[in-house]
Amino acid sequence: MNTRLTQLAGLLPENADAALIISEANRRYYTDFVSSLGYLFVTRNGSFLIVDSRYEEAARNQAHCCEIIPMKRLSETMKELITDKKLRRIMLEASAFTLAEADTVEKIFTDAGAAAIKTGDLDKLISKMRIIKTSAEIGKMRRAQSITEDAFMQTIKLIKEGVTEKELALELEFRMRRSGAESVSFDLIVLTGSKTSMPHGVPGFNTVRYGDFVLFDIGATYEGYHSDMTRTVALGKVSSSSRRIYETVRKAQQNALDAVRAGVRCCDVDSKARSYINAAGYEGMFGHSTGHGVGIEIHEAPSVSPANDFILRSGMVITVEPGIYVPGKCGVRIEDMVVVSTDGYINLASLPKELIEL
Ligand SMILES: [Mn+2]
Repeated sequence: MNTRLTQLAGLLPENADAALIISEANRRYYTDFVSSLGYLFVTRNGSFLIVDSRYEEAARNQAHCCEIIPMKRLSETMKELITDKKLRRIMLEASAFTLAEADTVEKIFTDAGAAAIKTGDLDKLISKMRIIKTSAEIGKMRRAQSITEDAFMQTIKLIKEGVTEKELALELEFRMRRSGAESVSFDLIVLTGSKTSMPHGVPGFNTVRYGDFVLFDIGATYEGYHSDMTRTVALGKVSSSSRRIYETVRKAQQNALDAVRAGVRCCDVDSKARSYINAAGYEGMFGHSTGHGVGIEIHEAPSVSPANDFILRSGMVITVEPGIYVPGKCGVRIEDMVVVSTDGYINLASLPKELIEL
């Protein structure tokens, strides 16, 4: 077993013999092996990965941290493993199972004389491990971020009247993948004109016009780790009301960043951005949370939201991304991804935040 698997095995409560992990993200986190399907059993005496024939050879070559068990029929293979390893109580990754899958697996467990623990406690153990990033993980996120920034700097040169949101999104993705990204972090968001007021709008055939904002919420993945960045630029000069919105978001984002350090509650970081935006007269125009954790998934714990009194610790990676959205008119969001430290944060984003008017 590798360090992570050993650590998880050590965290299993006394009443459990094993953990069953099925989500793609967590299987990858614990084994470094990528597959669309697999059943990872973690026990105190070793880990066992059930894969079907599509992945068997690759798993044998790459997933040295666990014993690879080729799947015949899932029910047979799983039952054999449970009986052979004398597993009696198995924790399920509750958030990853559909009702149908849980039903199937529980029937197999019952046949093998075992019981499922569906409390969600395993999910909490996993989250506790994943929420603190190692320097190797941060290194991968740094690389994902630098790929994103390079692609962004090249792509904004293509902004001119008539170019569509879709074209810009595609140019970005092409550049990211060509410079080593495994994938994009999510469907890239490139919005312009009045569509910028929709925080998660979808790029379309709208064209950029002079005096409009162009909002980019983008990220790449590198060796499984995500980056997340938002920048809002403009083609030509924006109106004074748009400029005021931009500067309010920029200051709100800096206020929230200034509050980030180990020991601070997530809700207090959120409130630094939110209260500034509200006081500037934009109350009700910042509907989403100030940020979220990032790692092997684009959205993970902790949520930097008004309701979350969770306390930040060193090594967590969060985004800080307030915005102001005026329906039918325009929107601005600025987002950095930062590593929390004892005395503040390390910003993984390096691009400037003064309004770029192209
Ligand atoms: Mn984000």
